[in-house]
Amino acid sequence: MQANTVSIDPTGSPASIRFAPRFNVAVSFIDRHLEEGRARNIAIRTVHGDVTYGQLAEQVNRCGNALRSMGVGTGHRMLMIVKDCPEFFSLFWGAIKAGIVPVPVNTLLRATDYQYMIDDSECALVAYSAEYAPTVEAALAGAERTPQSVCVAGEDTPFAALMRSASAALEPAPASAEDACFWLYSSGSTGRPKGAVHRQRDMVVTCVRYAQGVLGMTEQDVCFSAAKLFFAYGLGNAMTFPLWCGATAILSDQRPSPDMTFALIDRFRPTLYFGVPTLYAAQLLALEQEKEHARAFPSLRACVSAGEALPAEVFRGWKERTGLTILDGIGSTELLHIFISNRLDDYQPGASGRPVPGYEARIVDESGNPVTAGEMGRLLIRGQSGAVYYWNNPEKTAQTMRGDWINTGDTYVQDEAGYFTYCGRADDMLKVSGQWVSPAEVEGILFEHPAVLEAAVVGWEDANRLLKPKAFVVLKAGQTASAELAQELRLFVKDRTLPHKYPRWVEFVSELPKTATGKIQRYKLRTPE
Ligand code: 3UK
Repeated sequence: MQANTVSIDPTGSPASIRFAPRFNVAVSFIDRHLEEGRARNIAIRTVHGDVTYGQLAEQVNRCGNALRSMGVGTGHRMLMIVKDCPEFFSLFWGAIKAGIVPVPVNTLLRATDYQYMIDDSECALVAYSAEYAPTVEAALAGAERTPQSVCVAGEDTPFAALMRSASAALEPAPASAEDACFWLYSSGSTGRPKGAVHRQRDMVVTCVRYAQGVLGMTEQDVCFSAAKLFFAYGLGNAMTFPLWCGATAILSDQRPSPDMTFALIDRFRPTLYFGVPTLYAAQLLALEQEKEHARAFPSLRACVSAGEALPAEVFRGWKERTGLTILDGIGSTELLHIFISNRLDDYQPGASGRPVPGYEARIVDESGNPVTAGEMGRLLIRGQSGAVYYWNNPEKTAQTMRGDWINTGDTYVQDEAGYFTYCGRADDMLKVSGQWVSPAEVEGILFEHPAVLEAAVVGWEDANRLLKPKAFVVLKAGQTASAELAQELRLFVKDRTLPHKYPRWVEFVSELPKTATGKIQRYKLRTPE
């Protein structure tokens, strides 16, 4: 096979995607479009202007050369704290083409989180958008390691000058499909985030299996993702999927809200929209308040939801008010994108759907034996896009990557017809607005408040049947429970961590349910069925 090419056998058997022995994936996603005549097609649209495939390919080369000229070498990590903008694309692909490993991370974190990631990843470079400069500087000041750092936004930065003076030609660094390519950090119930190491091949697999196989994506599609690029979900929706298909991505650095999404859909006419359940619920509320109580989005052919389970009520409400079908699908950072999904011609509201072709799903009991239809158990997945290990973390790797099966940590049930339905996490982790919340982290913050003796945080259903954190709090002797104190505790958490994590409700109790060994039994506090 010719270097840097992929051959796909449309029969869809797991082994049917084959990679050339010499394979740098940047060529498939970027340079291939020039050979295939798409240089003038639009790759990216933003409110500031468009970027063609030709311009993107040139920026990728200049960026790869600029990074190399800074001494960032093969296999070195580059932490990316970058907002959704065209520079995200040139950095990510420029790095990969130059043999550097990009590590895009959540742009909403605090300095101490970045400090941890700088030290854990042993990165050679931190690339960041101007808005995050103060946080990045604080993180660098506190970190043990001293990587280089570079601000990547704007025309008049030193990095922009470096890119302009760099060559517009770049040979792809030698690599193979099985080599480490990029990392994504994923959070867990205990301990620090874990860097999931993905291979060169993994993005290709998700594009062929899910974007083309399930969504039927083509060059004609225009993709708009409310989930940002630093989430694996957004990275696929708004970058790898459209780039693989030669389609168009819409990017915005604005915070997603009903107004923001409706305005961008009107302006850029996407064909595919990717959201999360909480945002669909907020959009529905906004539509209910409009005069017509409904709205047509004529450009859209499908909507996608992931990150947490989409309640059947939200699915039905959206269909009623927009006429559109939301395809719920479950994905994970470890598998990179969606592996069980509904289809436009085969869906069941309230369920995650059936396995995406190329992925195998198995539900097992505590001893690892498959359960029968209708029984709950742990969901394991086998597919070709799975992360190979967590950086620096053999214990978590052993718990999650079991041979070629990945333990999702989710409890699922499969019905007789083959549909999979989410039943909850096997650990205490919550998904709130599609993002992780570790109860232990929120409890730890509450514990810092002088009035709090103990706290337990669990998921509690809101009016849309979506989980939000609720705190059960035991006060210290002499403290009095009141609505004011409850509000103070909510704000206390909100000020100290990401906004989606604060407890929407605080209930004062005299004691918490515990095991004989003193471990909090959070499951006893969850929303009663
Ligand atoms: C939960 C869902 C029920 C589930 C993701 C699409 O969410 C993504 O990745 P994360 O690593 O979280 C993975 C966990 O989130 N989950 C995700 N989607 C659903 N639960 N129904 C769903 N539809 O607990 C899973 O283990 O943040 C989603 C694509 C790529 C992704 N990384």
